[in-house]
Amino acid sequence: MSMDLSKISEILVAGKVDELKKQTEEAVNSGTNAADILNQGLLPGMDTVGQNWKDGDMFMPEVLRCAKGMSGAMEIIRPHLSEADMGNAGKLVIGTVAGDLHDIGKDLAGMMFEGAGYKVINIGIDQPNEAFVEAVKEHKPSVLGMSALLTTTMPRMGEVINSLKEAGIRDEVAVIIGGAPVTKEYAEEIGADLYAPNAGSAVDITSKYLDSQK
Ligand code: B1M
Repeated sequence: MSMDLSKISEILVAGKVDELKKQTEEAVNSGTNAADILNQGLLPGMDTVGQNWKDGDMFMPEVLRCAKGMSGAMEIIRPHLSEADMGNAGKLVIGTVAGDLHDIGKDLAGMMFEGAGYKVINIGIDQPNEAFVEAVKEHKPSVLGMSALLTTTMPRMGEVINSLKEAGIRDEVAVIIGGAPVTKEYAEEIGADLYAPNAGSAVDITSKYLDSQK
């Protein structure tokens, strides 16, 4: 038996974290295909959240709540998804650079990518330059995302890009950077492919870029 998945979208957009978990569990238990729950329930919900945010109809605490709901629901359906169901849009490795402990924006960006169908490997905060390079080697993502919230840690992003060049893998991955002090000009200066001022636009900017490279 399958259920009306638009209800899942609505609950996600309403930010009802516990209710979303309950309904997602019910959907799984009633035999609804996990990929359908993702593609017809959760992803359209996150699309709406992203759009509402861009339009200024939703504010950060609400978006974070919806993203938390999305994460909780993903935990429930992830064991039921095949590799093929995940990451159709691409694969993203994301982390906060060395010396930097800020993770809220980075996690939000990661969740927005996950919400848009990317397979996301979040390597965490305070990650040494080599950890980014190793993660690119190991996971072979289409996109590497770096976040920095301190002017003192921003230079790590350029260093990672240089290390990717030295490792001969710079051309294998699109690099997007973000964080409050980061600018488009800075991204150009250090040779990043992309810059996003916020987590919602990061997904759009990246997807358009990846499409243009096909
Ligand atoms: Co810190 N902190 N902090 N802090 N902190 C800032 C960043 C600061 C601007 C505050 C200030 O002085 N006004 C300032 C930096 C100044 C500077 O360098 N320019 C600062 C400082 C100085 C510090 C400490 C040095 C303070 C101290 O100890 N003396 C210290 C450093 C610790 C360290 O990292 N080594 C420190 C510590 C902390 C806390 C641990 C207390 C805490 C972090 C908790 C956590 O992350 N778990 C914290 C917080 C919360 C902040 C502020 C208040 C809020 C940051 C935040 O989460 N914003 C911040 C002030 C501010 O930004 N107004 C501040 C919400 C979040 C959703 O926004 O992260 O900008 P943001 O992400 C946005 C975009 O930037 C973008 O999308 C997000 C959503 O749209 N984005 C990306 C982010 N990453 C992206 C990646 C992408 C794309 C988009 O692609 C990959």
